[in-house]
Amino acid sequence: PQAIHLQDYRAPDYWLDATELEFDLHEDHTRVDSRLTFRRNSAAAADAPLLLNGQGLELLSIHLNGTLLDAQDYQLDEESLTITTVPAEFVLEVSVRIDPAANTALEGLYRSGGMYCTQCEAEGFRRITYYPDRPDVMSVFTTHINADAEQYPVLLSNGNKVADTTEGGRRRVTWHDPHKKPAYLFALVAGDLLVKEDQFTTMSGRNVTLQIFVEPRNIDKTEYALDALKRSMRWDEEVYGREYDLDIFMIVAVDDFNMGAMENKGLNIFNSSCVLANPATATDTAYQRIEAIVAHEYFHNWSGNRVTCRDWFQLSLKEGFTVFRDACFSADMHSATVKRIEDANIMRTVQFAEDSGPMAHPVQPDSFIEISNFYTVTIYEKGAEVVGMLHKILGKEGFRKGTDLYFERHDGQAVTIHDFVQALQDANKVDLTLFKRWYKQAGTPVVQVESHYDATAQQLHLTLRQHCPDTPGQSNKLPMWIPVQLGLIGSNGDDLPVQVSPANAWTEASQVLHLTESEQTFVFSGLAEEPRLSLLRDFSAPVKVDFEQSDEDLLFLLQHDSDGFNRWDAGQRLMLRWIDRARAGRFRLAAAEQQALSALLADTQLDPAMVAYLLNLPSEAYIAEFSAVIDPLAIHSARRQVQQALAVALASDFAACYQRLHSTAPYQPQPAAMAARSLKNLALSYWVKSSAEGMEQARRQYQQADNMTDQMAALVALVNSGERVQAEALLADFWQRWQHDPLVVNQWLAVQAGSAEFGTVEQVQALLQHEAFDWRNPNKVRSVLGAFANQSLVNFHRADGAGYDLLTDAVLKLNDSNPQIAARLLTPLTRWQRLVPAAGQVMKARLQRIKEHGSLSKDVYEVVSKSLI
Ligand code: B3K
Ligand code: ZN
Repeated sequence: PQAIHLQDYRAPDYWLDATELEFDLHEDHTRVDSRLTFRRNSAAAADAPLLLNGQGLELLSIHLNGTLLDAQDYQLDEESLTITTVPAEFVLEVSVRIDPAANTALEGLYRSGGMYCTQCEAEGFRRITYYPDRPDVMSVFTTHINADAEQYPVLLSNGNKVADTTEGGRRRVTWHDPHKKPAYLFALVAGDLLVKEDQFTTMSGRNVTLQIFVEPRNIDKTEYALDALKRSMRWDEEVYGREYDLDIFMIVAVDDFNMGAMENKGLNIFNSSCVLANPATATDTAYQRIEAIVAHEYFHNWSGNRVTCRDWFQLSLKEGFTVFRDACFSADMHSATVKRIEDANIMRTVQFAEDSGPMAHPVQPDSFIEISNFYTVTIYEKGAEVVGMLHKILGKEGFRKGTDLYFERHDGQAVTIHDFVQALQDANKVDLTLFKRWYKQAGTPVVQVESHYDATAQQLHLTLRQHCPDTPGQSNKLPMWIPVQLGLIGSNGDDLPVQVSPANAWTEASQVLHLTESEQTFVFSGLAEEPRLSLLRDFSAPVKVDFEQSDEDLLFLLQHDSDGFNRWDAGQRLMLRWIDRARAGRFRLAAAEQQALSALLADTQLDPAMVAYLLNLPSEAYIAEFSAVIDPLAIHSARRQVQQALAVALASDFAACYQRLHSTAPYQPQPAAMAARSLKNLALSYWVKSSAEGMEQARRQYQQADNMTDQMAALVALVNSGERVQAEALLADFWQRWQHDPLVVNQWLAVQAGSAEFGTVEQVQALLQHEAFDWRNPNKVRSVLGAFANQSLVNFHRADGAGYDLLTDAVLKLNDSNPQIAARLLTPLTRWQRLVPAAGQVMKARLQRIKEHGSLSKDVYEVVSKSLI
């Protein structure tokens, strides 16, 4: 397979003004007839051939301006159709036959359960018909769908429905989308679905019909997503001035889906796990994920659809910006501090790991073999962090001026990341040239901190140095523009006023110090006492900070920092030290530490969701990322030891906290109630580890809960308590109760496969044989194999390599049926260079085994070959 390079980008030779599609759906095949109205790009040569993409299609016929072409008029290969000679303006009609029922890759048109649906981003449309399948070719779509009237009463596509007739038992529905769009935003759905409907009045007073389509058994799970959709629509009007632009907005839930959801124009398609919820079956975490993804897909209507990407190297243009938008939405709906903690957690555990591995790439990559492999935490989450830094640098109003200009200037266009930054720059008259390095340079910068207090001069000298490690294909990186949000804290815990020189390095409004060179010294004056430094508040940049602070300082910040994020961060840094000491066999919780944690648990003024995070030990994956060499088994046992010590030392505090927050009021998916449950269940998870009373309470909570949050938390607490017999009984009971509900069964699978106790290689093999498992369903694969390889680290990294073998076999199996999922599953095996050498070599041998396998998909080939360099 060949790599594609950003520098080779060329505008298309032909524009496509109109696309008319006719789908004829039959049980054993689908026929697709297209009518495409082309016009030569004035910049193209007069003899430029027409190049269309196509994959896995059976070509039936081609007509050019009404004349049937024969084989010498075109060239056909596995991936394309080239028509040698075409006039400046012409209509091309192409007929193909496809087989959606045999489509297990879940790209293009496929069957999921009893319905048909599509997934076209990034390059799925070429599996539907021959087409210029690139985002800079935008066209107006008219879509006719023909199907059996009884079996498929619901026939949907983008835009507005303009015709609907039935004849001889077959129905024909026509949809027209007035907005020009690239093919990746095309969607089609056919099925026997029920709809839940609502209305939304936009800021200019237009009425929009909102619809969620689901299989009949799920109709009682649509309310929350609909509510989240209305809140998203209002929020985008208020915060960005963006109004919805069609008369109808549809969401469809499907069970078999490779990703979370897809922002097709006017017809979002969702993985059912990311849209369906009711109190009995969905946890608070699931509710919040649904809210965030509904918002994300809706926000794409402007950041992605109205203004789209010129090419796939610009993917973060829409994804980074849209993740930033949905993060701000979630922060506004719940707690901004907690959202920031969650996002930093993902950056530090998953994105930093990507940056230090063989697949490291910039937010704007230079090349790829398979674009599906680049829907990554770097493109999405780091991309969002980069937009967040622009927001900090420009301030709220400056940023809004910039996005207004961006949307106005580029509405209806396919543009680049450069165009986005340029709009922010032009609207604010600031030079962002240096800042753009964030898009081009891969890797996680490290900021080294040195501080010195001069009591006589009442000054603090702060020296910051930055460097960014080499990544594949990139070395000797240039300094980045790093906004370091900071506070100076006095001995009473209050923030001290900041007076800094050079003064132009400081932005008062956002409390940000601008580090733009590889080394800079800043002098803070007017400090009668030596302040404590609170650095990188609010996780103001996606960097690592290397700063020696004493245990006492960290404990002080945990208790007093006015920045909630840094309270958490100080606590995590302290806990990492405890885990280190436990590894060396000398961990003891100091009295002051115990008192501080105890006081946090009892503090009713604090947001309980934040307290839950403050008391939560860093995950094994987080600890791994903060280790120079990763020894998963040592991390696991040291973390356990600290967890057990906290459970015992704070036993009565956890019990009291639990009792205080335990409520018998009916479940509500509301922010305050969710926050209370999160702390209550955190307390329970510790409580079960110290006493029979805690165990008893967990069992009671499991039995009596009226909602999945409490039921699942109790189950997880018991599964991880070490009381094997009891846990087994509850797992069996849970299966009996919930085997009819696939989304709940997924949670049941993940709890087992992801646990140290129940996620052993043998038990995971048994789960793969269980009637609940299905290789064709990505959610099931993620629940078992994803949970195993990413959470049950002690079993995955078993010394004899049996965990790696399990994953290797799964990757090879999925390589043939669903390459996207196979490549994604492979990620943990790419980290062999970070592991202790013995484990690393055992892992590397599995990558070699994959590489030697006969026919690898592009997806798997790219990940494996880059990982073995
Ligand atoms: N844009 C889609 C991603 C589709 C990925 C396909 N391989 C979801 C999203 O980011 O909103
Ligand atoms: Zn997106």
